[in-house]
Amino acid sequence: MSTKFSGNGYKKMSINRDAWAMLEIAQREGIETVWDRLAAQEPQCGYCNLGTSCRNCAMGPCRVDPFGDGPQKGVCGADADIIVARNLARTIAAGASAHSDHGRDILETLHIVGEGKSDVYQISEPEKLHQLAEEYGVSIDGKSDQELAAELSWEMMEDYGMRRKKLPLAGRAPAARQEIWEKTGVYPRGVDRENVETLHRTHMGVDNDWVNILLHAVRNSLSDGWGGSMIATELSDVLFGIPKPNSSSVNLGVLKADQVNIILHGHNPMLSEVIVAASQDEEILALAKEKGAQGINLAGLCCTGNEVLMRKGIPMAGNHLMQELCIMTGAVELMLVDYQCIMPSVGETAKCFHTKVISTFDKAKFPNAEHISFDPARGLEIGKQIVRTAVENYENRVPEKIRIPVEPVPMMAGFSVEAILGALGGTPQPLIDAIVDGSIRGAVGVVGCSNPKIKQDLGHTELTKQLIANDILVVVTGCAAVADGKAGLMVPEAADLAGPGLSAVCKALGIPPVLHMGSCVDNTRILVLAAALANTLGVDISALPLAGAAPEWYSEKAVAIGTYVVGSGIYTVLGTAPPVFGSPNIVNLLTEGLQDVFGATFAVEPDPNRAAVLIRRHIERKRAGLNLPAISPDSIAMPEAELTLV
Ligand code: XCC
Ligand code: SF4
Repeated sequence: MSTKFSGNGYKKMSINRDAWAMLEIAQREGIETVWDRLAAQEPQCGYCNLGTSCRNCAMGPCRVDPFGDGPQKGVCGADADIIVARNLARTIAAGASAHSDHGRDILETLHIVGEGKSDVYQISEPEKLHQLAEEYGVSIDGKSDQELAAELSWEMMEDYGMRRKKLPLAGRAPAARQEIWEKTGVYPRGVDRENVETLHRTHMGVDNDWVNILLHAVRNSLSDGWGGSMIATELSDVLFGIPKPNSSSVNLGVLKADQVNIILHGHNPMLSEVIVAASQDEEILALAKEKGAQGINLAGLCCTGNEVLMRKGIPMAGNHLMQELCIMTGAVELMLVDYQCIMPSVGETAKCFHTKVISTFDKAKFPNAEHISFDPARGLEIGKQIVRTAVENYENRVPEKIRIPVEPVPMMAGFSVEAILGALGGTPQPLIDAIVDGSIRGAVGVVGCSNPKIKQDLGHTELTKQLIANDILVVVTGCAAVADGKAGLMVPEAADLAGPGLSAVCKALGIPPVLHMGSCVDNTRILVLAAALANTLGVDISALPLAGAAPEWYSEKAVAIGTYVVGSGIYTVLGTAPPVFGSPNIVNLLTEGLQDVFGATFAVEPDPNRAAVLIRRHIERKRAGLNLPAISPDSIAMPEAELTLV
């Protein structure tokens, strides 16, 4: 156990009482957590932190000394610029691959539905299916939904390969943006193609022009944002329904002391959708009663949680750093995992309790977990088997270990683009009017992970509060959304925390000032909304008063997201420093040079209050560029840095 936990040191790890309560238990009972393992790793490798280490071949591993005393080149001759560029590109390829492979799994499910071979999935949104078919040039005349699903899925599978010159969904971007992509040679062609090409280029002895490597990395990220991730979002909507505003709740208090609790953890909604159905099965509910439970309670974690929260209003137990802590409530019968962001440690934590961990995708197995291979064709049957396992585990509970620490906080979710436009009366015009008259100054996507290097949820919630107080609408996804939910920012009453303009708009519409747009693949909803605003105004996305922020990111997927957001013309502020500082050339390119090419840059600012100032200044500059009433950006003072990181 780390010394960081002496006394009430655990309060430094998170801003939340539910996390404190569990960390206190971890300390008392000697249960290891992510924070202990981080402490054990410190000091982490300086070369890796700066991005100047390489193990791409067996002449290495190599490292370049950014301070000039040690070697300046790897064995092959690669300098800091080449090594940093290659590492960054590979990170983006890994993140883009994760999202896009998730998209592929949903696409294959649509295909199974098209073949009439699923026992549970169906087309929930025929209109969206038709709209996609049109975008893909598939004629809908006289075809059943099933036939269309079969045909469209074949077409979309081409997005993964090499028969396309351009990804069709990228055609949703404004014409001016697409021209930029054409001109710079980064228009994404095929999802798998761009990922593979990154791995090829970064092999020793291939692409050794760091600018050229990074341009391809942008193309790779765009194949995620306007490709694989967008396919995941669109087809999840087609199969499981377009999210609509709903009221739910969040934090460890959503677990129920007298019910069978099942945690749905990971990213892919296929299985969890089925679990929702299986948990309502009369026979299984009767079995739960027989075992002495009052019912079956589902709760989400990470982005699988966001998916079922958005569409079904299933309550949310927490974000990334809560995955070990939620097991420590002693009230979890089953943690069901699919893939991504699942710590390999959860099975170990579960061993201290009666909790079972079940993995479900053959590509994602975990130590100390039982594996039940998921087959979408037999979805319901497998779902019922899993829920029954949870119910049977209820009798193994240890009553004195049940410790559900807090009351849940209410939160709204379900703000798909369709829902937002619906609330506005069908067009983006009212939102544009509010931005034009200055009652809303702009909009910012606060997205991404939790990272134990940053006090949990501090980055997300401080930044969000600053932005809404300054009349900037905030849209959230992923673990950022869960953080803001826990902080009570995602209920209509939170309009009182917003500036006068935003507050009035929210009150008129009955919406919170912070809108939950979904999981991390659903960042594509933000792209679609930005494109709709830009197209209505007849400008490029980069002209709009928008920004992105990832205050506590940890994942390779977040790097892919940040890059496609910047590549789409949106300025993005990162809270965690990416491993690029070993190459001043690349830092300059990312923070300045990209402006001339893509009309947007990255910034790195760990302090959320200072990040808010950077974003406000940026938004005022964009407003001035559109001749909208603007405050002088220079009059927005930068606060002294005041970091409360771990
Ligand atoms: Fe994972 Fe999506 Fe990050 Fe959260 S926000 S830690 S990626 S669950 Ni995507
Ligand atoms: Fe070293 Fe070059 Fe091999 Fe990387 S690719 S490990 S820098 S020799």
